[in-house]
Amino acid sequence: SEKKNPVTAAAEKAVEKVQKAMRTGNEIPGAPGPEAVPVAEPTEPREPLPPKPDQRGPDTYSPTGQATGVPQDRVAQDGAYLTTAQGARLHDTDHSLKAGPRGPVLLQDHHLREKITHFDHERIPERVVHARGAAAHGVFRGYGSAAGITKAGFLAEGVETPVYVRFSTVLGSRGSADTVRDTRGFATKFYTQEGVFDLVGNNIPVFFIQDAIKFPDIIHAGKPHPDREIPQAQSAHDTFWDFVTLHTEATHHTLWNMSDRGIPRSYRMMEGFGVHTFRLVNAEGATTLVKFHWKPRLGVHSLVWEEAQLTGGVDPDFHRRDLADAIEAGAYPEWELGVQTFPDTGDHMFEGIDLLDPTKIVPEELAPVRPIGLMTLDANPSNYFAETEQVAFHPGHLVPGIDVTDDPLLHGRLFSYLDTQISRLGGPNFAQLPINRTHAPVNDMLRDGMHQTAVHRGVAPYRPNSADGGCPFLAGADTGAYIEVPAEVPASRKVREAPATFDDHFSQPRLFWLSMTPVEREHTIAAYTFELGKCWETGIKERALRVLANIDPELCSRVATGLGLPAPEATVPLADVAPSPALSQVGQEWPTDGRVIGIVTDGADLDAVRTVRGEILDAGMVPLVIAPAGGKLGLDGDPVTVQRTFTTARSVEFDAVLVAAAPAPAPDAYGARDAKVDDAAAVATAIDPRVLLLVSEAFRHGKAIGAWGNGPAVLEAAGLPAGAAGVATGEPAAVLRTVSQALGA
Ligand code: HDE
Repeated sequence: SEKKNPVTAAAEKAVEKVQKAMRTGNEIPGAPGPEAVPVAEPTEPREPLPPKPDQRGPDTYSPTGQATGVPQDRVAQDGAYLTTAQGARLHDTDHSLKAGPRGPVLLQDHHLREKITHFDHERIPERVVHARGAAAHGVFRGYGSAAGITKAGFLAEGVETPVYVRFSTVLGSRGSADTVRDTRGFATKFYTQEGVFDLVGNNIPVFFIQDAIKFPDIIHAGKPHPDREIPQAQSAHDTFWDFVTLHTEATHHTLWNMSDRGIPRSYRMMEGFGVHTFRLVNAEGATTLVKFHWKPRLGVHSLVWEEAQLTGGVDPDFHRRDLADAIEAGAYPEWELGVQTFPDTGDHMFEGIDLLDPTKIVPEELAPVRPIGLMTLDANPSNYFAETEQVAFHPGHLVPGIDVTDDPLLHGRLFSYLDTQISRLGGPNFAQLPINRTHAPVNDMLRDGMHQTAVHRGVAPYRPNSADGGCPFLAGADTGAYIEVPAEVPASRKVREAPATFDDHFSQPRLFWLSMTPVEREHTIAAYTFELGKCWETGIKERALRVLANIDPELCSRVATGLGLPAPEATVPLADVAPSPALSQVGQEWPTDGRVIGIVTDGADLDAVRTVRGEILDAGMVPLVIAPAGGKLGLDGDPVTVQRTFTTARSVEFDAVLVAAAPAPAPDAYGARDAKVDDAAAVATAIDPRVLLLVSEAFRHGKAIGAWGNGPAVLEAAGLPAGAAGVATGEPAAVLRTVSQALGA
């Protein structure tokens, strides 16, 4: 008979012994004496069995073969020699192995096949929604102010928890532009000591649908048309408007999308919302319903639509770049986490608002947002794929102290996210990927599967067992177990129905509309007019107007005028709702950290440029010097580096523009470089037209503009009305003061 592998033979023998011990009640091999380990399942936790003398797991080596001790998830290309994936050193990676220099390539070339095969499989399926994203590492510090309502350890006072936050657009593919009109994802992974908690939210507090079963419908409607696969990352097309006007529970979310919230200035300047109502539970078991809010320290700011569109072409990576640049520069973005709290009275209603309806908000004036912690993003990812692409969020990743409610949208999500990670990340072991690993000890009984990287010991990945000493044990509430709140389930029948409280689709859109300031309403009217103007079917536009009539007659008639269609009457009584000033982005003072100010100069008056640039930096903002050509200005003294040229600068990159001097005519086209240009007519003919475009665009996009020296002549030549709001001229220091104030508003 065949000779057995000694290791297999020994293992079989050990298993036999265990089986025999279990049958006969004898001692278990490798365990302490018979009296210490009874055959019945042990009742006290104890150390797992030591490895058997005949067993060994592989030693841990880094992916590049460094011995243990090297942080495995961070190393790459850190050795002197290029190798294959198996560690064999290579002497040529540029030529395939061939039968002579002009002969055929040989199949035996393992290096060629390994290199190409690996490359062939470099891509994984992109997320079906939220494919385009950018992320950062950071830390969350609990204030302790939530200690009375939740036992979650990471919310206790002073506790610091590492986080990874991924911001995203929803509709576009991975390569689409950042500044499109869309909802933004705001997903936070808290690596707490009690396990991972994911708060998978958006920058808009409501959702298009009330029941998860409608998610494929809204996404199919928003995604590009299936025949031509256009338009990319846009809602301005027939199928989107077809759906949201037939399915009027989408009205509220759509209005938020059409407001300035749909085109944020920066990920750093967005609010975040958990959307659903969650249930917190404290150490005594008392429960409170909450809605989560992230409040950005820099305030909420948006682009204007033309600016967003231009940016999509000029710098499609605008938001991604902005986030990474700010963190690299040490301007760490911060958000306060806050909760609105509601008594858990069983009916899930608060002031007539159904807390289980994800198309509704609770105005902050009715339930203030109480801050419970601060998040600071302080490090960029090292590798986009390993971290931002492979990070896997799930609203079901909860920790003791945080539980869910019966929001039917949330329940669908609790199923969907695990399912999608399995197809996206190729199997069930994605929790082992470095970015997804919990910082709490893991002791699960999940085994094997694609991409298993753990080498599990022990013989009993099942419960109950005695073979592994009964381990692992189950925890109780006093030993940190996650125990679902035994919330009442309403006695009812099985139905496919929504509650009557979900029926009102228009009062909250009206509330949001009435809460906006006139300028925000203008932007919203323009957004609807643009988006519906891009639709082909008149019937869809007409239906959209009927929806708008139920929000507000002015909104409806202004959009109707823009579309050249009659404005219909409302079909429901207009809701009598009080505006919520907290919903407006306008009217508060905010820090200007990280705001970008362009300084146009031809190098003539460098002293003022140097001073202003220094003051901008001191104020924590970013000065970018824009000159006719690259390199440095004022080489004879203290040179000033040019960061943008008239070729590379475009207005959309700047929050404000300062014109230090009317750039002299370029030498090739207009003669002497030091020619002085003082009056608008001369400037208009002599100046580089790109500077005029820069200034006029910045003005059109409502940006602060300043000028000194002969700079005001540029503003005049660019057609800015004299004394226009947001335009400052005079001495450089005073101009900068006025411009900075405008930026903080
Ligand atoms: Fe998601 N959503 N979603 N969603 N969602 C995904 O999970 C889904 C919803 C949100 O940066 C997917 O890993 C269903 C609401 C964010 O990786 C998928 C429903 C909110 C992200 C999925 C919703 C969100 C996702 C796709 C209706 C705000 C990106 C890839 C019931 C509260 C997370 C993935 C990241 C991603 C399903 C509705 C936020 C398919 C079925 C409401 C921020 O599982």
